[in-house]
Amino acid sequence: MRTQVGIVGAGPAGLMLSHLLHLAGIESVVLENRSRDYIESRIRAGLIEQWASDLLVEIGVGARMQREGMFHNGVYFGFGGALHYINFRELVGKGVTIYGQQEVVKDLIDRRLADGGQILFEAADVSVHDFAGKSPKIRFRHEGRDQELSCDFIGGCDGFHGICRPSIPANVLTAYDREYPFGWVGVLSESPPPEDELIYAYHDRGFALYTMRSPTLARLYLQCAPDDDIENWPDARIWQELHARLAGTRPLAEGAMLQKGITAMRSFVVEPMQYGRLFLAGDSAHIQPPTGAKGMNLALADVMVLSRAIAEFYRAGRTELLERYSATCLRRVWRAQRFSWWMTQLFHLDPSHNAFDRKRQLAELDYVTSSEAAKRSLAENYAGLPVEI
Ligand code: FAS
Ligand code: PHB
Repeated sequence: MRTQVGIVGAGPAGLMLSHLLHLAGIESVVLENRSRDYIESRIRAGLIEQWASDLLVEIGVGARMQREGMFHNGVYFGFGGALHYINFRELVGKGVTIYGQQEVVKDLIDRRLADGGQILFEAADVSVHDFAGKSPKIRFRHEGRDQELSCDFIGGCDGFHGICRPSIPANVLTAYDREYPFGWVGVLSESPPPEDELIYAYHDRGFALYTMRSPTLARLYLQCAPDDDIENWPDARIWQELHARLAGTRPLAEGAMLQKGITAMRSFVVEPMQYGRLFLAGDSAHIQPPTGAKGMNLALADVMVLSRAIAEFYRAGRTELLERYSATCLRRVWRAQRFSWWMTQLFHLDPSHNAFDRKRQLAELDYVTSSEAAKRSLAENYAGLPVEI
């Protein structure tokens, strides 16, 4: 097989890259080792920054998001028994959209297939080769046959546990890593969320986040121990903690739990994000705690930069944008890493903290919810910094 761009991974990064390249008249093939059903039902992120929702609409995959998504003007910070509203619309003229990541994935798959795009699901034993040269290859097994895809570029969009990053010689890459002494229990509940917009709650029993997927489907998160087991979290205990950490600021309706799991917290960045003709994008190059809701948005920003650089190569034979790909993305990545770390340290109880630290956290929460300058900085980072190409 031959194509212009071989893409490993059909998450938000891989699918968006394939679609943006298609709009630029560039062919690609996406190789995904899971089934279509599996990736369309995998619950992950749910918050889309303003520029990203604008882009989804602009490139023709935003219609269902506009119908079914929820548009929020701000968020609530809960502490000291009260909720404090931060109005992004007033502060920076932007909002955010709540629309499940798996819905974005479904919309992109539908559109790629409708446009005649090639997505090979359940492609096994995917491996990447010869990307230090000008003719990279991807080998894989599909429908019981060993196959090889020749291409000009490889999009390494296979997530944190994929094969692309580890395929780059270790001496080329530098990894920056931070683990956190807590995790999140996440549940999807058939119940209305406590507020029509998100609540980030600071509480001396630990952090809690009250978000949603629809007016009748709540997505709820609780700080837990880093290596905790979901067996330790029967539904009754989850509801008890969610009520407690809301501290009576809003009533919380209960409902059937449709899904629950535990997510570990880690900040990780690898530099550079490219080697030869292999370009890493999204979680394959960087992950951060979801406290800043940056995961999917960073993946989309990376491939916006990569697709423009590849398009310039085919249009004008120019390689500058390709050469600058890492530097361009990493500036945004580190800003998002800083914001995600900052939101995480602001709201979570850290076992190494003492009474001084908790007072300091409360003082910082008081400051960021009362100072115009601090609120604007928060709003600017949360609603999404402009994407530099
Ligand atoms: P993805 O991981 O989404 O996609 C990579 C794709 O590559 C997957 O489909 C995978 O099956 C495929 N793949 C992997 N190895 C392969 C191989 N060897 N061959 C072929 N295909 C391969 N972010 C938030 O902002 N809010 C959240 O609440 C949130 N919750 C999350 C919960 C979890 C459990 C996880 C893991 C992440 C969460 N994130 C959240 C972050 C998440 O949104 C990611 O940032 C986002 O999925 C990144 O998109 P991609 O880079 O496309 O990677
Ligand atoms: C979500 O809706 O899943 C979500 C929203 C904001 C976050 C994390 C997760 O910070």
